[in-house]
Amino acid sequence: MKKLLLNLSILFMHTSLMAEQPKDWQLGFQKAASKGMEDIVWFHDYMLLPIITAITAFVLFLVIYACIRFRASRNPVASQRSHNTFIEIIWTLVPCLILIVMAVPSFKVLYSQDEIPSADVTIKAIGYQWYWGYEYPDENIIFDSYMIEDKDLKPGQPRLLSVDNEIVVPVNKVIKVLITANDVLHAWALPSFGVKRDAVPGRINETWFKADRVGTFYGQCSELCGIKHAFMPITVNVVSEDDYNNWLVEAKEKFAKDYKHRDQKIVKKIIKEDIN
Ligand SMILES: [Cu+2]
Repeated sequence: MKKLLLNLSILFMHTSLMAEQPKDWQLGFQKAASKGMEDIVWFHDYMLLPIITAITAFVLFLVIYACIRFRASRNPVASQRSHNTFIEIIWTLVPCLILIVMAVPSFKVLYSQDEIPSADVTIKAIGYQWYWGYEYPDENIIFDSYMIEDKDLKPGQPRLLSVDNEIVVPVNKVIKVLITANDVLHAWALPSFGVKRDAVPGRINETWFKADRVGTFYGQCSELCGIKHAFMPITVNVVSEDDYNNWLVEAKEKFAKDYKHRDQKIVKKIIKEDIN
């Protein structure tokens, strides 16, 4: 019975993990897990795709029509027409209108990504050759996150996407991510949240997401950063508020950043030296 339950839990874990990562022969986006990504998917599926399809079909029709209607055998004497003011106005105005129609929802999505609501949790992601380092500045937590090698994978852990130390965040909370790099350009990207930002040495970029369901979500470094670029995945574990608080207690022990105490010691030392 115990074994059966274990197998079932592994099976469940596996399918739940499968939902948040790329699938074989996948064509579209990964399933959205945030409002930001839902907006992006809507913009792509109901705005860009229909417009692109219509334009492609129309141009194909024009090409075929011109080939048949204006073929040499049907027009032994070539037309001398060089321009037509009306049609030139039309083919300038219509693309302008299409661009304006596309720009409105596009800017809406862009600004919603850019304007960060007041954050519940702040995470700092630092790109290294070739792994990610994370910090929870408000919680005094710091840790590194390395990819798990094929030979060490446990059942249910996807290859090239699983890491040893996952980021843990609460569900339905605004997570602000500060992104930087320590050596070369990297990019912190998580498709299900619609998040992708360059990690630039000496500069801090920021982005945010609000995961709308519990689960494990996978992303990858998305800026070519060297020979092991493909081996620095990102794993985010979205959990309930209670589970997050439990994790915090554990993480504060396990990943404690001792800077606070060190800084206090340095201050004391400086004051002491100044007095003397
Ligand atoms: Cu990279």
